[in-house]
Amino acid sequence: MSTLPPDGSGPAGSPFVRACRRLPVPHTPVWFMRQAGRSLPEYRALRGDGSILAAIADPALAAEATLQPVRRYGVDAAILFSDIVVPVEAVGFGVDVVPGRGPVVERPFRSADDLARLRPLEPEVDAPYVAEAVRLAVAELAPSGVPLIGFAGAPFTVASYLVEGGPSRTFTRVKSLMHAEPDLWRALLDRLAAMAVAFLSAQVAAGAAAVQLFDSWAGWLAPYEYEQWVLPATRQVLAAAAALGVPTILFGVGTGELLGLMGTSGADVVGVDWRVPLDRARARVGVGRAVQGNLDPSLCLGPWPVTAAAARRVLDEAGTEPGHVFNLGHGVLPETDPGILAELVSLVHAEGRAGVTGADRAPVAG
Ligand code: 1CP
Repeated sequence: MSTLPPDGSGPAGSPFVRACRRLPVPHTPVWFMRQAGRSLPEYRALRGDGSILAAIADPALAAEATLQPVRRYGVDAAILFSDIVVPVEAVGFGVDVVPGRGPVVERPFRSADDLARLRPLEPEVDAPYVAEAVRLAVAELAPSGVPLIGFAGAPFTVASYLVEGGPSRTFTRVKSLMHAEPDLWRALLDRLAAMAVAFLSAQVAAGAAAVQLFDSWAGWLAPYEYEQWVLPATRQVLAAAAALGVPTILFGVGTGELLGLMGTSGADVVGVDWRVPLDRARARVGVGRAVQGNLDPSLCLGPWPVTAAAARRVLDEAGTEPGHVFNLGHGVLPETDPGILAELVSLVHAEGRAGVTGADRAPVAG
């Protein structure tokens, strides 16, 4: 296992933060969504059989799970070990995260009466362990200059769990609420936007150097639905996060037709899944935005030559303009071989060209 990569420039001058801001970089930065988790044997050993929410509420454990992938892979950013349902759980909405399934809500959100169950989040009172985990992880990362990414669930994606009652493939109830009761829908999204802002602010105050807003399931919406009923609350969160002085990333799955709108969200970086080549994604999100992505997580299952060829295609499509953070198109699959991800980090560092000083003299191979 390698030690933390030495850097010395501090999180604000790190390749990751510079790429988010579309500045030149010494190498293409790379991290992986769900880099902390079941693909790592050291994570499985650390976690044992306890619930994920209990693990998240243990700051020493959460900080350690945050750092494991940085040590193992030499990625350019850590992401806090937490979950998008932590704020709603912390205000007592009644959410459990069921192994192998995901968040499950005891009493789903059905009517205006349920708004009373979503009181404002006071992070230092309701979930003090979050800031504490950030402080512990940031202190350990400090010598290496590796930044920590804080995150929150975007209002729509968190609402989808609250309204559906758990993971969904169709989002029927949430779409019905949005169309049939637009005022209640807006009130719900306003509450969730305020909670996301409070959650992100606490993480940045404790030392997070960037934030990512996960709108994982926004791609299930038509562009007009997204623009009318989701984007305003998303913009509110991103504006508040930007005011904290850190770069912001907005990510969703299946968002090909939404990328133009996401480019107007105020996010500095738009996350892209594997369905849209990055050159096309860049054109869709427009000038002034960086992109993050977008290797298909399935292609990280190897064999290595398959992963390497697919990664080179991503680097090629990212081009040479500044503003590319390499990542997967969605989270690391639990069956992924950690050895492949370590090799992938080396390949991206050696061959990435977007905004890399001297890139014009060394084109991407193969
Ligand atoms: O016990 C476990 O290990 C269960 C798996 C797990 C993990 C590792 C869950 C349950 N949450 C987490 C942590 C987590 N969740 C992180 C920490 C950082 C990291 O792992 O590297 C992050 C960033 C999240 C964010 C999250 N939770 C998202 C957005 C990202 C994405 O994957 O789109 C979503 C949608 C969730 C909900 C959730 N939590 C857990 C699961 C299995 C799910 C998805 C359920 C579904 O399919 O709807």
